[in-house]
Amino acid sequence: MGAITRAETGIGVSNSRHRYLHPLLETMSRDELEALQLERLRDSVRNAYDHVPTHRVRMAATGIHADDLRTLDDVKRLPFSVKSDLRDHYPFGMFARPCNQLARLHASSGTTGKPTVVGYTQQDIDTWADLMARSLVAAGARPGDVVHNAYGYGLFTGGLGAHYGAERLGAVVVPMSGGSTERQVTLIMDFGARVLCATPSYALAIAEVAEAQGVDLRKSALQVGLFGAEPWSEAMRREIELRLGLKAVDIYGLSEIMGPGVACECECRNGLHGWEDHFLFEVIDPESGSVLPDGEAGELVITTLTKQALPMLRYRTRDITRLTRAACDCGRSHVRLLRITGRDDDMLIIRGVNVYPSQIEAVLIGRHAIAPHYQIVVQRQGSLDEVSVEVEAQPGVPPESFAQIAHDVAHHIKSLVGISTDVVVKLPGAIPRSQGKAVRVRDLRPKQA
Ligand code: DLL
Repeated sequence: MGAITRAETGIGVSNSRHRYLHPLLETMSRDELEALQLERLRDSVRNAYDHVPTHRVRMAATGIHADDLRTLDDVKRLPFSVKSDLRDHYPFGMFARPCNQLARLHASSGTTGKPTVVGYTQQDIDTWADLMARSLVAAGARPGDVVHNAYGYGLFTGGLGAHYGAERLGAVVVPMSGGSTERQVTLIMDFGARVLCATPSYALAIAEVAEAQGVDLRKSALQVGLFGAEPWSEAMRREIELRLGLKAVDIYGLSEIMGPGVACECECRNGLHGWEDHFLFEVIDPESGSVLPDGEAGELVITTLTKQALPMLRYRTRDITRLTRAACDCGRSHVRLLRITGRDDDMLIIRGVNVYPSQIEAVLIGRHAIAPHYQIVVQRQGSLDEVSVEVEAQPGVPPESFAQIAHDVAHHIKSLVGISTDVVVKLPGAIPRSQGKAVRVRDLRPKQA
């Protein structure tokens, strides 16, 4: 398969109806898309089989080979891959290319054990830049825009992924990374950034610092924000839009598959288009592993179709979403992932009720007495899990009213999410601010052996 060319990304390709869409790649019919996917799937499976012993052994055990893939449905016959495959074969054991043929390595620190290392050939980097450029365009960015990139640079894929994509788009990138928040505000204003790339929690931290500096970001040139790398709610979207005066768009990705730009909302903001010419998306029942029909919530599974260095077959992301292939008003035909509610390993089971932190967030954000910063603390009392929710009073709210606020918030969590929580209202500034992915849950339960 040849590298996707700059022209193929659709950047600058004129089409009377959808000026910034590639007429072929983003709007092709489902039949055309699926034919392309099948051809690429076979190549990708061959690449994995020929070059990665773990894939070869697993495929041999199930008796399936690339040539047996006659329809896309046959993907179901392939074995799953999981994150621990990367850790177990640390650092390069899942790579399909020797290290000296790679152009880049990224890694995630991981809370336990070895980091997860991912590798890219130059062609992989080019594809990533194209898909990130495509995502930026879908979100509303245009060539010539100043893109303020506050995703962390370094081993995290957010910074460099957005950077290369913005350059590919023909935008002017400000490689800011996370941190130095006061300076972020100054440069957003002074350089006239039209596009902001950040985690949603850090976007709010920037808004807060701007307000404290007496700067009104709603009067800045900002118009579009691409926010992702962590789960966030519609309530958070409204809050960000209100405070920053821009259109907030959800972008998804993960380093094991590529980095940011695996899927991104278009300006319709009705689900994230998963770029199906490079990835195959399935949703499975996390318990049984069986594929669920479109519309049903389950674990997202992704197969890479064009990755050279790190082909991933049926990678279990642990992210919970739903798929829809219904037509989108933007004209793009690619599948949509509905908002990723969280990871199944972040799901809390509180007295039998399954809860994602983003559900609690949806209740907290936008309440006038409390700031949009929170942490959920989980503890074990006897055999039961107890949840307390730490929130922060807005500046100027009198401490005498904290008890009443806590009572009201707990009541709303109970009625909307269905769990009893102990809400603790803290003084302004008491909840740690994120510069990247926010820590939403402090799990103080004893670790299972
Ligand atoms: O977070 C890549 C990225 C960077 C995506 C910048 C978007 C923007 P990882 O560090 O490998 O890669 O973390 C991937 O983050 O499996 C999800 O659990 C979560 N995640 C990423 N985007 C979203 C999103 C980057 N839009 C993990 N909504 C994924 C919810 C998200 N969760």
